[in-house]
Amino acid sequence: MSKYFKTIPAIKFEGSQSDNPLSYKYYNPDEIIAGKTMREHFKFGLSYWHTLCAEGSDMFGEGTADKSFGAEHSMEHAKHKVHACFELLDKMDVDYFCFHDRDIAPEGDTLAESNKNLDIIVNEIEGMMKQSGKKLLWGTANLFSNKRFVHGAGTAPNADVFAYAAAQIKKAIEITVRLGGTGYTFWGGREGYETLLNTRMGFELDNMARLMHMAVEYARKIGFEGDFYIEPKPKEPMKHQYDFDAATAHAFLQKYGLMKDFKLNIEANHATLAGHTFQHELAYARENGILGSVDANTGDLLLGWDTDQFPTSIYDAALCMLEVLKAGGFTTGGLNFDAKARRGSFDQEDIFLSYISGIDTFALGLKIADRIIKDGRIEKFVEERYASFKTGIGADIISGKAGLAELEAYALGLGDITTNKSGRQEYLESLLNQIIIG
Ligand code: XUL
Ligand code: CO
Repeated sequence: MSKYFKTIPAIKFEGSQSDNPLSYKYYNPDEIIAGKTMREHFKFGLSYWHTLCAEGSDMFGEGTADKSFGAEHSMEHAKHKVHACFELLDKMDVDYFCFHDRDIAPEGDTLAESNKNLDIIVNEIEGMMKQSGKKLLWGTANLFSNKRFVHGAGTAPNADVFAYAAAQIKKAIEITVRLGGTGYTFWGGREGYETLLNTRMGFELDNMARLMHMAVEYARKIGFEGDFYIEPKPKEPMKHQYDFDAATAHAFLQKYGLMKDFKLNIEANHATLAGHTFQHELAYARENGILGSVDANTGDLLLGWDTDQFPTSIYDAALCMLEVLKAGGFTTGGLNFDAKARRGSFDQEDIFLSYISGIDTFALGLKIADRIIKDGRIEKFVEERYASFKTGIGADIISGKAGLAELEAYALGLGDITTNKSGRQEYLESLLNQIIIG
């Protein structure tokens, strides 16, 4: 199958000594790490929007990469994109993909026509999935590009827009179910506000929850057994987005009774935009049982917007995979590269080179995370750091035996506290380096 990327061979594992740029140096799909193959751990996903659609345009300039795939009018183009997608998945040995409704088929003049376009392309995708064994990780609806969503979709002040968004979600869920997707994502790019002077925040959040409940009810009725995800992001395009970060999304899910059906899709670049590390967001989700899936990428700390670069930091990847391993691995979710080659990297080859770079980074990350766990020194240190809650007054706090009065009586007898111990941050950081380098 070599039609669109004729000069690129299948990408194989060649090991760390290979000088072939078009090979995996660290990602060996069949290698067993922590009891599972690398392939099973990651469930790597390709982002349809970046990989098949984005041509590198930015606010100041036009696209630089040709993603026409030799096609002229839009439905023909959409079909070519499907076939190009499956050639990429095959050549890169990536098993999953993710898409928005509007990535795969063009919007028509009416909603009915858009839905018809989707049906045609979904037939095509379904056929290719059967042939290739490739799978859908999650689907979603694009409720942010069209100008009708200027003031939001589920949080719009206009009931017609809410209805339109609901209709789009209904169709996107039907497609996700038909293609066997294990997740359905809500990313609320326009769900937020530009100014509170014109915004009823509480009303908008109630409406967002109404829409999510409708989605759950409908999806379960038509047989969706996967997870819904909220993908937190604090801003961009809106000044303030309601799903600001993992903790905010968690509070929303709890308040509106959505915890049973929803988890989070944590994206690295969104974490840093929220002023958190990627690890912070993952750890928060894991600690609260809502780590669903990951959008792997990285931002540029000097720029401060959502650059969606392919991840190359083995530190970040290792700490991400440590959280994933601690959570017991992905169930419905996986690791989707919500990332694109830079505008200056416009050759077809750059698509492959950027995925290789991201995939190898995470392969290294997984190996390091496994070593951190096997080494055990960091975990032992943390265990000992909290040891005072195992016996004596600490155990009484945990068991509920001690209240304020008992603790006051205890504290009165303490005098100066002399039991604090160093946090040993620098020791732990160098220990991490030692484990990384081996
Ligand atoms: C935007 C973003 C989206 C979601 C899906 O920042 O991450 O592409 O992943 O809508
Ligand atoms: Co994303």
